[in-house]
Amino acid sequence: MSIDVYWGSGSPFSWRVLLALELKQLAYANHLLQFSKQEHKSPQMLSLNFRGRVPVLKDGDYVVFESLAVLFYLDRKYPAPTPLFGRTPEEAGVIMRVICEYQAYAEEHVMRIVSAFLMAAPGRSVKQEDLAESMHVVASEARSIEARLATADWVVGDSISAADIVIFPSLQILLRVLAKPEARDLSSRFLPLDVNYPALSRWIARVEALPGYEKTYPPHWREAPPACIGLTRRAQKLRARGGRRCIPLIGCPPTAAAVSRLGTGASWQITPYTLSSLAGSFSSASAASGRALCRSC
Ligand SMILES: N[C@@H](CCC(=O)N[C@@H](CS)C(=O)NCC(=O)O)C(=O)O
Repeated sequence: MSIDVYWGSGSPFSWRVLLALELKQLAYANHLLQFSKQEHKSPQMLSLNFRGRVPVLKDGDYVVFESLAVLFYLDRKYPAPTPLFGRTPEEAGVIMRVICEYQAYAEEHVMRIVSAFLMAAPGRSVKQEDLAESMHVVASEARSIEARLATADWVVGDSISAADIVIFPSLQILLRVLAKPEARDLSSRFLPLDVNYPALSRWIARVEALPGYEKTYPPHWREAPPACIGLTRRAQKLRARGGRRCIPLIGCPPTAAAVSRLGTGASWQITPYTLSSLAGSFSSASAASGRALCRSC
C-alpha cells in the first residue's frame, strides 16, 4: 500500500499531516498543489474531497480528509513508533480536550488574523476592532498553553502528541503574519514571543529540532523568510537612539534550524549581538558564520 498526501504550502492544516507522517516515519508520495492555479479544485481533487480543500490523504484505496481525522486515522493504522493520541485513555482524553479547546476557542481567531493579512479580498476589509478582539482571545488562549508548557516539554504529557501537531502550524503562521510591519499594532502585546511567552518559544525550537521537521516546512516560506519577529529590548533602545544602521533582531531567524534553512548569503545573517541575546539557540558553527542584519539594511 502506498500513501499519497495532497497538500498546499503554508496551509497549517496540511502541515499537521506532514508532521504526523514524519513522526510516524512513514514513506509517502508528496503532491504539493498550487492554490494559485486552483489545483485543489481540480476534478481529481474534488473526487477525493468534494469540499476542494487540503490536506487529503490516500492510503491505498482509502481516502481521508479533515486534518484531525487524518491524524486520528494515521494513529490507529500506524500506532508505532510515536502514538499521537496518548498511551492511556486518560492521556487520550486530555489530548482530545486540549485539541477541542483549541478548535473551539482559538482557531477561528487565529485564522481571522491570518486571513486579514494574507488573503484580504479587495474591498473586504476586516474591522480593526474585530482583529483586536481576536488578538485578545488568541493572546489569552496562548497564555493557557504557555502555562502547560511552563511545566512540561510538550502540550500534553511527556511526549509529542496530536495536541502539539494541531497547534504548532497555526502558531507558526500566526507568528509569520504578526511579523509583518503592518501588523505591528496588533502584535505588540504578543511579540517578542520569547519575552511574552518564553515556554511557547522554547517549545517551537523543540518541534523545529524534530527529525524530519525540515521536510515539512512550507517551501514558499523558504523563498520569503518572515519579517522580523520582534526586537530585543536592547535593540529597541538602539533603534530609538538611531545610533546604528542595522538592528539585531530577536526571533529572526529564531533558531539554528532556521539559520540552516536560510543558508549563507541569504537575506539574514547573524550578528554577535543577536547571538548573545539568543544564547543557546545557535550552534557555534552558525555563530561563526556571521552577523544577522535586518533584510532592509
Ligand atoms: N478543517 C479543514 C480545513 C482545511 C482547509 O481549510 N484547507 C485550506 C488550506 S489552509 C484550503 O484547502 N483552502 C482552499 C479553499 O478553501 O478553497 C482541515 O482541518 O483539514
